[in-house]
Amino acid sequence: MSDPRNEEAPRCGYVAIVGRPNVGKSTLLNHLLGIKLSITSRKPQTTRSRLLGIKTVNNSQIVFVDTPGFHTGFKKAINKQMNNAVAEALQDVDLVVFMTDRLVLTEEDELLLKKLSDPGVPVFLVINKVDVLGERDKLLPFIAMMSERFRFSEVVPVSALKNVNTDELEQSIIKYLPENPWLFPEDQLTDRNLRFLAAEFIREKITRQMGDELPYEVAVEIEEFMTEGPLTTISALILVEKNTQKQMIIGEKGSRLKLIGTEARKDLERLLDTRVMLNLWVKVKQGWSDDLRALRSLGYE
Ligand SMILES: Nc1nc2c(ncn2[C@@H]2O[C@H](COP(=O)(O)OP(=O)(O)OP(=O)(O)O)[C@@H](O)[C@H]2O)c(=O)[nH]1
Ligand SMILES: [Mg+2]
Repeated sequence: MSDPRNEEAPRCGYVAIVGRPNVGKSTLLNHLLGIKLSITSRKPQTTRSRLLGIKTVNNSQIVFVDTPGFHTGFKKAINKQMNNAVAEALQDVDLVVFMTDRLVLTEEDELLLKKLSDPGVPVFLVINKVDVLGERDKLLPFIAMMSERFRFSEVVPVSALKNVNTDELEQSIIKYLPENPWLFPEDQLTDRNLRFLAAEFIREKITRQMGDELPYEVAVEIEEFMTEGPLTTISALILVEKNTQKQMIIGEKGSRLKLIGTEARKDLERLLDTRVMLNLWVKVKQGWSDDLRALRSLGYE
């Protein structure tokens, strides 16, 4: 019979969510946490740096690590930084969630799987976006093929967006967590500060507003962040690489920037639980995405 004292023992561990860009890693994190922390968009390379999302339930604390999509074929400092963030997230974790979407396996997936080849920790295969899976009869053969390539501890098909099978995934994760005291206070949700989250929320709205005309050469720098009673004043600088991009973001008579501001403000008010006054400026800063120092100062360590 199991020792009832063991059942009481707290569990805690780091769980890295990794995968190629756009498979739905950040969406899964947000839905498991029940709060939007990590920004998402239909474009690849949305997440740029590591972010912790902490979920404490009953006697377990899961410390999720959202990571940038692992990608190849880009050579700027920011791309290296993003892939480094993935490699770092894989060190010292207790479990890895390797995410794919639908029934696709790419070269990037294969490369990432190679990096996981001797992890010493359980690796779950999470197949996301089953809500848009056309060929349901191909799911089992896909799982069989993937299981031949890698010894996954669990294979879990989910829809992060529609919350299909995500509770089951969480339960399985908890089963694999080591018995450890919690690392964070019960009410802590992330390791990132509000300034960082604010900058990210603004960047999300730009990414979503811009269609495909803008490459991923946008960064947001918070210049002022001040809460006084029920009002938070935030001033932010939107950095782009070229003047044409600046014009695009501003839009005709400032219309696009206004839309970006309105959307971001709504999200920020929800996050901060205050009213928000948001001031946005767009500035050309050539070469920031290939400049390590600039990246550091923008929080992309
Ligand atoms: N249909 C469907 N779409 C999903 C699902 N999960 C995520 N998405 C969509 O897929 C897109 C990418 O989601 P993200 O969560 O930003 O993906 P990511 O893996 O974090 O992407 P990067 O940060 O760029 O690596 C978004 O448009 C999501 O709404 C899902 O279960 N079903
Ligand atoms: Mg992401």
